[in-house]
Amino acid sequence: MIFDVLTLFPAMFSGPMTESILKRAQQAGLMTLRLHNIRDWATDRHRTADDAPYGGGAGMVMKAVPTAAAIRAVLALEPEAPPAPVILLSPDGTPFTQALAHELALQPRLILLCGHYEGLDERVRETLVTQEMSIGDYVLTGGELAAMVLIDAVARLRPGVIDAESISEESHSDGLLEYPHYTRPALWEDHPVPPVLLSGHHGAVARWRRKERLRRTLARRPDLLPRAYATGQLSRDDLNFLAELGWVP
Ligand code: 4FV
Repeated sequence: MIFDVLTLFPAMFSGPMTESILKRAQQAGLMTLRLHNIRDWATDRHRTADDAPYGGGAGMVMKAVPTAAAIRAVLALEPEAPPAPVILLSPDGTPFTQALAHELALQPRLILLCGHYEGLDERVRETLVTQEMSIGDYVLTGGELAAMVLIDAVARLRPGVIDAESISEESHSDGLLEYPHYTRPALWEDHPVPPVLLSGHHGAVARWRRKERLRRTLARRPDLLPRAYATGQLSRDDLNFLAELGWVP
C-alpha cells in the first residue's frame, strides 16, 4: 500500500513513521511512504506556498497554484492505476473511525493532503480533494499529525503488518472496547491477576474477557452499545449480561 503525503513540513514525519511496526512494514515492502513537499511546486523565487486571506482576517491560507500542481503531479505518479483518493485532513472532515480505517486499508494507494495555517484555498478543496477526514473535534497547527494518525491506524490493518488475532478483539474492532491485559508478575504490589487468567481454561478466559469488554464499554462508552446492538454484535448472552448491569437496548 502506498501513502503519498503532501505537506509543507516533510521532516515532521521522521520519527513516528521510521520506528517500530511502521518501520518494519516499510522494510518488508508492506507499505510505502512517499513525502512530497508542496513548496517544490511553488513558482516564485521565494517558493511561496501561503498568502494573506482575501477579505482580511488573521493567519495565512495555503495557495491554490502550488497545492493543485502538487496534487496533480502525485496523481500522475501512477498513471496506470485508478485515481487514488485525495484525502484532506481537516477539523471539518468526516470523523475518522476504526471502521473507516478498515475501509481505507483496502485501497492500493492514498494521497493525504496536510493543511497548515488557517487552511487551504477553498477552490482546491472543491476541485481536487475527494474526501475530508478529521481525527477529532480540536484544532491542530497542521494536518501532519492527523495524517500520521491515519497512516498508523490504516497501515497496521494491512496483511502481515501485525498478526490478525490482535486486530480481531481490540477496541472498536466490533464496536466494543477491549478487555484488560495482564502479564507477569502474577502479584504486583498486592494486586493479583484475575485468577481465571491463570486457570488455563480457555473457554472460561474467553467468557471472562467478553464480559469485561461489555462491562468496560458500558462504563466508559455507553454511546457505543446501541450501534453494537443495531449491527448485531451482541449475542443473547451479551444482552443477558448487560441487563444484569442495567443496560437494555
Ligand atoms: C485536523 C483535525 C486539524 C486545522 C487548520 C490544520 C488543522 C490547520 N486535521 N483532524 N482536527 N487540522 O486540526 O484533521 O490547517
